[in-house]
Amino acid sequence: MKYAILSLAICCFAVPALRADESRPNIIVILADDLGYADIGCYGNQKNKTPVLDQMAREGMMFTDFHANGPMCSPTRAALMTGQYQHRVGIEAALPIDDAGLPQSADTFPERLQEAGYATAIMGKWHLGDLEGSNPVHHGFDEFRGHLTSATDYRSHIDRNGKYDWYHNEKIVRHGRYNTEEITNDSVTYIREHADKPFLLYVSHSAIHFPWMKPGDQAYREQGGDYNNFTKLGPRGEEEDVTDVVRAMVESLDASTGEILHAVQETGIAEKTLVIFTSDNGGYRNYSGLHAGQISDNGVYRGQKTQVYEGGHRIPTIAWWPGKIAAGVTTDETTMTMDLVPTILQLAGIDPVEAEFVTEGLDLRALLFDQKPLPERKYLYWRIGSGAAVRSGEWKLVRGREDKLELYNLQEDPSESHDLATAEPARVTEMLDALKAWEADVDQSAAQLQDAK
Ligand SMILES: [Ca+2]
Repeated sequence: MKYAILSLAICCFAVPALRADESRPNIIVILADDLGYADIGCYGNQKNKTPVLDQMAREGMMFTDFHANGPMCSPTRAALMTGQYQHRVGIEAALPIDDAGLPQSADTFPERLQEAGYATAIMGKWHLGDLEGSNPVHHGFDEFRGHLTSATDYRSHIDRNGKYDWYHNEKIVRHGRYNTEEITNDSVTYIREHADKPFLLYVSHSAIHFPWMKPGDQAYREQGGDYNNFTKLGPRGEEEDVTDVVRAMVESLDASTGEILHAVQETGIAEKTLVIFTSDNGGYRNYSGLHAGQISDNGVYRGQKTQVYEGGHRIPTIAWWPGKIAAGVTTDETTMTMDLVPTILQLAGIDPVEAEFVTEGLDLRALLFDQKPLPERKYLYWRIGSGAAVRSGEWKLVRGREDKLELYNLQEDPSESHDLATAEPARVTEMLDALKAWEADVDQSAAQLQDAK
């Protein structure tokens, strides 16, 4: 009851204030690509130097149990736009080139922010469709500077089909700068130009996704490469150790974040700006047996990108808002990409229920600002092709190929190494039933969407 009175009080006093333009915060979402759980210093990396992100964590909130909605790019990005399980909009795996991507009928949070008067921009990678009409300007962004497909050469901006892929809105623009530097410059410019009004800036990096190229590397074509050969995309041979290249890429993300935070502080908007740093999936430790050395560090977590073990979807996430989010707080609340959506909508003065915006995420404001535990969420789900998983508290059920079931207790066994499926048959049945019910539900949504086309 105490909580009910408290939330009523917040509702009565805070919402009208939030609707006033001057008090609506700016939102900056920095999404790293394929950054593994322990690729940055504050999450345990000993080699990569990430002083900015480490300081951001010391000044803000660090999440230790935050999960990407999917273990690959497009699924998580779809969930970030819609606030729902991505399966509902038919995006379960990485989208190929020449795909319409996110359906036009999908309700996105940037559209809602745009309608509410926010300036909205995405700088960097979209990967939610690359056909005519798929561009982010048709999904709620006033401005887009970046690439539409999954990966480009970081210098030539040629995609995996040999086509140039860098745009300003729907127009091709040519430039020869390294992706991360271009994305950062455009982000900093945007912040400076929009400091006097509420804005949403989605900084959607391509780093550290392959091709593994570091700042200063030359475009592959200049070395006589074949753009159409996917495994050779980028200047490095299949046998080459990419460890140091990946480190330089991680460190360039850190430097980029430094420039963005500096722009926020310099323009005097730090106290009305929420900055979230997160990743779209776990890292690749190894890519199809190519390249020597370790690519990403997923810490103690098993598996990697594309998999539904923790290494595939548990990701580093930091929230920063000086004066609003207490400094140096670490939370182990179980959270997911789609939770950012109702959180951001509420901060923009939009109640998803009142606005009929359907989201399956949890509003994280009370956790972020008052370190209050989240309301109970019985299950969280992942599915990509034949791999699926369901999480309930400390328990995780993994369904692999040929429907093989594995059960882990993440509290005692974060590395998912002791399968308890045989020892806990009742729990397996309960969690599998929940998974199947969820699958039937999301598959029905996807089928309805398909029928409506
Ligand atoms: Ca990714």
